[in-house]
Amino acid sequence: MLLRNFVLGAVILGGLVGNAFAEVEPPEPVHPIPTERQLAWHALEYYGFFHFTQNTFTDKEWGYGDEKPEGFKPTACNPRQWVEIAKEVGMTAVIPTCKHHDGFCLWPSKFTEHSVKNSPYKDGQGDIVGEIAEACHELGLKFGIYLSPWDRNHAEYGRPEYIEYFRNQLRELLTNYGEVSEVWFDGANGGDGYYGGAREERRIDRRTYYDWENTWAIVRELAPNAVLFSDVGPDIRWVGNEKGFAGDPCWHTYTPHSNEPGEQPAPGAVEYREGVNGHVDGEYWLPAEVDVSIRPGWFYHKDQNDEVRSPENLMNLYYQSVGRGASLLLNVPPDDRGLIHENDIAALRGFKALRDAIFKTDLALGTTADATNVRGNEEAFAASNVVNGDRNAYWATDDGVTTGSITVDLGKETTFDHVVLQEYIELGQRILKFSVDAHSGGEWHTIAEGTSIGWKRILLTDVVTADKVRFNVLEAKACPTLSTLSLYAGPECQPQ
Ligand code: FUL
Repeated sequence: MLLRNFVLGAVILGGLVGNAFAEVEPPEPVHPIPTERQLAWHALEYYGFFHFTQNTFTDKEWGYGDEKPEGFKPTACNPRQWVEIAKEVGMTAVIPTCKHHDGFCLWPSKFTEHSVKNSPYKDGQGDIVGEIAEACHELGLKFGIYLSPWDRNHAEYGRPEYIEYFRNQLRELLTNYGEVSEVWFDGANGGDGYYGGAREERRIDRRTYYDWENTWAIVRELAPNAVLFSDVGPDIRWVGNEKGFAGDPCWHTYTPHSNEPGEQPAPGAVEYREGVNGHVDGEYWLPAEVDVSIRPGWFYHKDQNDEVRSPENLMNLYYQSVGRGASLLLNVPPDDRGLIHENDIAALRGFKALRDAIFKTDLALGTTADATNVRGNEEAFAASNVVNGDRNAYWATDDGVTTGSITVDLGKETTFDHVVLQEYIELGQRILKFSVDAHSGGEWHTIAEGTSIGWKRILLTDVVTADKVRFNVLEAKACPTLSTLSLYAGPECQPQ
């Protein structure tokens, strides 16, 4: 919804007195811009992945597809516990591996016998996807699905019949489990496998086999609010590594390029390394999702119980993902009991405690701010919008004014070491280069510089004590917007 602003102006011309409306429109968007579903996804920021299947019991990362359903035998499985932990530690959504590459289904799909329905879990009456979905809907978390396009169990994989099967499963998941917020399609596709006993290598044409346009259309039809993730989007892109970092810069805009000249890009067939930075002039709004595991493996392995990331390590991942405008999809693999392991819980809680301690008090909130230029000199676009705690209110300059500064007067000496910035991305990612200065000891010092901001940028600075902070737009695609400037004091700022 566009905000309109009407100014009643008095026009006095040679004795003629009249009233006229001067209209201050919001800036024109700089395309591409996010869709509603992408905007909702940006706000999720931090959510969980649950890798769980036969691999949990066979101690593998990629099951071959010949695992027997009898082997799926968690002893104390409680998917609700997974969701409760996710909620407790501040995750906003979860995505379980409904089906990983081994083809085993965590829900009793009516299209295969290779599922929980033939396993010892709840004597074949269990539905792990259903239990997760129900807990999510009840506890207020978003629910996403990972459905592996590659299926090393299915006899018809590589042939048209499998596509029908895959789509049937997609429909099943999108129809029976309530609202789905994200659909996660992996790029790993084709290779050797069991394939109904054939035990052979099956290669597919990654560009054509899945007929992605029509597969994605099923998601649009059945889950219109869900974002689609893959190497090429169309809503969310892979960041191009599984190590837990987005680049600096990390532009929301991106043009997937094929890894073979002259061909169309497709999941598993892109120059995926470009995902880490995106493209400043990218053709599509295709923001990055950073997927990474809390352990060395994606699945639970007992011998990795002592290799769970520490809270500090997770905090670092957070800065490198959410802090650069991407989202953090953190994998927490349930163990062979079917529970989130104690060590993982301890790490997640420690990570939450660190975030809570740092981001408890926004030291800029409710202070005053001025700018070198305010769009139409209008309150609606005033600099104070960046410190009013409302992301929907933003500072903007007049058309054609692509540089400028906001000075926040903190009113007193304030110590901090985090600066958080947000653009009003509804109008596109506009700022190309910025700096932040602090006024301390009567002088201005530059404390941070950067390029991409977008949905969110968290900048770590030295410990600074200042009475004013200045945000400078040094270069922008068009008149810039900024909706948030927050300051936080990390533990280093506390008097020793
Ligand atoms: C990869 C898969 O091959 C891994 O097993 C895991 O699921 C990861 C998230 O995506 O491409």
